[in-house]
Amino acid sequence: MNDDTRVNNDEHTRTGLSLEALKRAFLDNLFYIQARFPDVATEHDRYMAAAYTVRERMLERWIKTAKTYKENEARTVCYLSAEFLLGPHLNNNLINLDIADKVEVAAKDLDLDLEAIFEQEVEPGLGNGGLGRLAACYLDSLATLQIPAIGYGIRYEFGIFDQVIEHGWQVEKSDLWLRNGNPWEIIRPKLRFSVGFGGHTELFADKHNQTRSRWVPELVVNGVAYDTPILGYQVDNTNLLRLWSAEATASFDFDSFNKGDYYGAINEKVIAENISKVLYPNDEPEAGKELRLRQQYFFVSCSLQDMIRLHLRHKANLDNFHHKFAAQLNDTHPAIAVAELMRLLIDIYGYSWKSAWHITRNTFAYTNHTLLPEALETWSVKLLNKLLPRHLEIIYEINGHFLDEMRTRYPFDHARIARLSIIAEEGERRVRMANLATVGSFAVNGVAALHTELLKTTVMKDFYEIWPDKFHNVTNGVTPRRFVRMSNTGLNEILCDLAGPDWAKNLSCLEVLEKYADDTSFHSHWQSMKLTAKQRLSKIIKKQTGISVDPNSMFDIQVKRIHEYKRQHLNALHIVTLYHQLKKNPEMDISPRTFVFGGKAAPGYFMAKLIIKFITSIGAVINNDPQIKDKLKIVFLPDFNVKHAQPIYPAADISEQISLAGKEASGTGNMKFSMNGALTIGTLDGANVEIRDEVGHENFFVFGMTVDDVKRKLNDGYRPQDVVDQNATLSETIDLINSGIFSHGDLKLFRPLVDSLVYQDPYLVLADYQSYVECQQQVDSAYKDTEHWNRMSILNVARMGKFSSDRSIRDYCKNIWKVEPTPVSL
Ligand code: F58
Repeated sequence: MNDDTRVNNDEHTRTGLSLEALKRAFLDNLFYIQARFPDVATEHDRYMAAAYTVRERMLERWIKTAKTYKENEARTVCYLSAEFLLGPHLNNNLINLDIADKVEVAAKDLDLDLEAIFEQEVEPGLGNGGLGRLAACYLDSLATLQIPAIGYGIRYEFGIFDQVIEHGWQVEKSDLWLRNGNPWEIIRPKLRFSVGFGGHTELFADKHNQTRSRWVPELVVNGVAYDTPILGYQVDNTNLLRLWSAEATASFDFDSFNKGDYYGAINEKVIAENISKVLYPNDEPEAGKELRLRQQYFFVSCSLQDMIRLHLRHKANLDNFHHKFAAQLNDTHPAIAVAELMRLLIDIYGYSWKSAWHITRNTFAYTNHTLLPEALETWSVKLLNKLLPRHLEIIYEINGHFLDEMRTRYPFDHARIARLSIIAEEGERRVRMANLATVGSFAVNGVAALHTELLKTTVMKDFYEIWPDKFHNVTNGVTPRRFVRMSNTGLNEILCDLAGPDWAKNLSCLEVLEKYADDTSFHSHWQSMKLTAKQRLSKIIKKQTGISVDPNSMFDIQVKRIHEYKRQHLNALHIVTLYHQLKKNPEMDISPRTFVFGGKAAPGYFMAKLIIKFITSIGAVINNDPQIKDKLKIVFLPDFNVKHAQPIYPAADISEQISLAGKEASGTGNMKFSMNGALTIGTLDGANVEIRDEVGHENFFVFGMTVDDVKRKLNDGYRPQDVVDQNATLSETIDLINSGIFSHGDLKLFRPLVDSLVYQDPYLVLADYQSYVECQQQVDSAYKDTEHWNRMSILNVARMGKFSSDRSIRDYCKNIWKVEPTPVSL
């Protein structure tokens, strides 16, 4: 749309923001898109009509943004991520468009139940957890900060599974998020790229009589673009999330078809379309996941081809590709991009190795999200050779050049060379994707200060010694729009009053709250805001689980993926200890507590699933024990996802961030809780360290071993059995579990869990147990002093400004991407 035809009329049905225009648009869409009269429309029809009404208003901004970026030839950030865990769009877009209040009035006028309409939206669960959600927060901040950016990923037909709890166990159901249509995406049927797989390479002489290699793939698949607009908060910039869906190049292999082999004919179609079928849950080992490697290469290849297309719209060649784009690799999942860009430059666009390498390693930057050795991705040389033979050649050549340089630098240091090598030679030869990403990037970053230090001193030590300036820290952040402004109406009202309506754009202005930390009349506002959020969550708990909880009890919450390193079982052990103490001494004076858990276990992760069963089982006993008199309640909220998370953070008094020090790269749930006024009980791990420094040590409950303590303990030979032997409370707690009281007398059910703790304890749960229990006692007494608690809670919110994802994105722009805002206005 060019400027003279652009409609900028407040009353226009498709673009206007007046109350009347919004109402008219809704009714029009109900009729013309959903084909319904208001009388017979379902709630879902109303949701669709509302979604289209909002989307129309975004389109104008989106098109203007594309035009502005194109004209300015703006440097663009491409965020390459196998996961984007966006959460519901509708309410978020209302907020970013700044029409949430107006839409509330419109809904009243039209007699619509807005909450019920929001409830209809099935979230796109295109991610596992923190890493995918971080990508979504970053998209929100990139648009808000007016940074030209494209998110590139995969349009999985099935996202992360839905979790239901049956007899206390997790059961997985497939996620049918597309079943009722997705009003937020726009398919671009003409925007498709071919992606090859398999086959072989062959040598040939080019026109300069140089010997070159070329790839002859066996299978070619198409990637089709599906675009979703990402609107910034209170700005017109609307960026693009482009997800690729796989399609067969032809729906029939006519040859087979003509021979009567119908199933053979559609086989290729099935193989091709399987590529974007389902998101991998973060199961244990990577080995043998051929389809996952196909997914990674598929989306990376489509994305790079698309970037090249965009670049060549303006430029005659790709010499300055790296000036136009900064491509961020969200973990190693897209790291094959290093080899793919080299292939495209050399094989397709005729660049020399040297020039191609210069462009490539100035294009990519790599973010590491984990130190867990089992999570560092490697692919077997055999599999790569089968699926991507040309890429394997390129990787070998990159490695050859790199190791030659290193041998000159470290002559005879064979051990070091072996560690640096992109190819691991122990056992079956494997490609280390983190090494490939590091060698092929201009920047590498960790996601919290502690994590970055550990990267530099442990897994990436050798690389850090070679390129100290390549390493950066960018502490994660979360978007305050979704996680406070939208999820916590009460707190939003307070903040708008005190800090002005723009607080969510400039989170450091939360500091104004400091002045009210000791103001007791303000405390009562604060407390009633918290109570309202707890009442709301209590209703959800009742509806989802049938359990009645008291909103006046302390809400102690741990929601995140279930993993042994995150130590949900440490939390559960503490609950069993409290139960045991209360049974022995029913008059014990404790602050009544509601323990809330939520999170999915990877379907193949037995111990994580047993932890869920353990939590639900202790809940079933304790919640129904009349002697406990509601002093303890345990709830496991099923199907923790972005949508279900939103009412949880505002309702927490205590946030559990209890991973073993050194294992949680950053954590982002910790930030969401604290921003909503929860106090943290946590270890010195990930971003907890920085949160504690910001909010004040006196406003944070810290416990447990530090990274150094852990190292020492393991060096000294840790024996969990000794801990049990020396700690009567712990030993009684374990005896109680072993008695079968939580398993209807079944002595075998929780054996694997108890045995793993007592005989192995890989995440030092028992070693931190005593410190945790004592810290929980401090929490208990602190909660009794309401005034002091309120003060701590207020100060937590006041001092969380640093953890806005806007700050993280500013750090990336300044230190890594070197990119400036390009404001867009209608
Ligand atoms: C998470 N990683 C980190 N991985 O565990 C967390 O500390 C950090 O805050 C967050 O990234 C953002 O930096 C994470 O969520 C995954 O979900 C992978 C998905 C693909 C399979 C392996 C796990």
